[in-house]
Amino acid sequence: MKKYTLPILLALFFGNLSLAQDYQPTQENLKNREWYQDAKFGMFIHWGVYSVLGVHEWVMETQSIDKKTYEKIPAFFNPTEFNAEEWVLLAKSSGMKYITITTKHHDGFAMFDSKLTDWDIMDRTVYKKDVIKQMAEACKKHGLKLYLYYSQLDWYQNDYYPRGNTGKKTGRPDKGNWENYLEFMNGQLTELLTNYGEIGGIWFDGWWDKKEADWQLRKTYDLIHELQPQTMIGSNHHQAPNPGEDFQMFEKDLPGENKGGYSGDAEVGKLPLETAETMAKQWGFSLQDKAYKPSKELIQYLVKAAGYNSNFLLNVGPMPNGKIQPEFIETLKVIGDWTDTYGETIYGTRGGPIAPQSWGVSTHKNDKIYIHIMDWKTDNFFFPKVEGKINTITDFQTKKKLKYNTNTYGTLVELPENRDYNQADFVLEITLK
Ligand code: FHN
Repeated sequence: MKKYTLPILLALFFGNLSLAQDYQPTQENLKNREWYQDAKFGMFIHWGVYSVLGVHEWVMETQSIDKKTYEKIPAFFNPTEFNAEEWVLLAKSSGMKYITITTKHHDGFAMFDSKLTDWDIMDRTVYKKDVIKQMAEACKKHGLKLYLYYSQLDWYQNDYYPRGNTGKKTGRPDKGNWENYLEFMNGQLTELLTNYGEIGGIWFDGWWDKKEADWQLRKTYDLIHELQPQTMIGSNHHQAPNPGEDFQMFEKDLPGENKGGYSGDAEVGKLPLETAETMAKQWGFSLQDKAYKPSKELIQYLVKAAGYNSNFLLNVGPMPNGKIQPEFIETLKVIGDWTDTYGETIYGTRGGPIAPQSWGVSTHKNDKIYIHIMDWKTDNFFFPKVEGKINTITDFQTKKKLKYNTNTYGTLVELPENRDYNQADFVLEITLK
């Protein structure tokens, strides 16, 4: 047996400890983070066999459907109208630069060809085509990056045991091997990071179901980074980021807010940020969900996100036939018209020098500051002092120069008369000397 002196033992112990905590992202990863922050806008897609029931992705839990009964659903999933290119082109024309799609949601059903289970699209549906493969090819063809949502929480696998706060009525045996579940999860992640080309990121969800469990996160994170160093890891655990994570996401909240009720513990960290929101109320297809958000509200959400130095991930829940709801398409077209005109004021920007205010937000890029006025109804507008000397202030849309006066406290700008107060965002472009 080897003999270690005390200092060596201490070094080994503390060395390993710090190895477990330290995380140095690779150059590829840092580059991808920059790309991602410049990209600003992505499409979130929640699609699974549950769409057949038209009652969103939580139906198994909310209707206490046991496994055996739920197993009948995939046979009805036959999305003959699905065309991955159509979805990708819709995202692209809306101004989105990446797509984050559910590969496996809490029902555990793999929407990709998984060799590790027959609970997947190839073995259980008549459709028998790999949705994720089609999306990966279409994204590559049209220049969008693909991010993959993966639910750590699993209502189907028996080895997801001890069970967490949900999935208790699925009729699974009261035994299972947690280590086996983690191995299965790491195996599926390996499939996803091996068979689908370059993956922009992994969007984890469901950790919150079993907060006390030993998830061995670092093992999973290191595996992902080893397979694809640029892949950004984020987890919707509603907490401050863990070592090994590359971005921080918020659900139905701007960073720092807690209106949606999910962001309670989440301090805003230093990683790239993202906020996700639905186009109606639910994430997955829900026939009776008609709470469609107006395009103006969603455009303003995108703009606010940019002002909070965050990306915006806007969700669609496609129908079981493979089509995206016409109501969503209409709204996305309006958003696309807006990004065509105003995209420059958000893409490639970072949160601006003026912190978000009740009237709106600011973004900045190189020698430009964009002031996004979303709620201001008079003709004179004041903003506080910014660093640097102002050269010009123009109405971004008409490119007309505006009159302004600067003093030690800030700048008063004369906004154009007869401005349309109902427009989503009135943008001032400030050029600095
Ligand atoms: O439970 C999920 C929900 O179904 C959906 O996927 C959202 C998306 O952010 N996340 C979870 C709840 O936090």
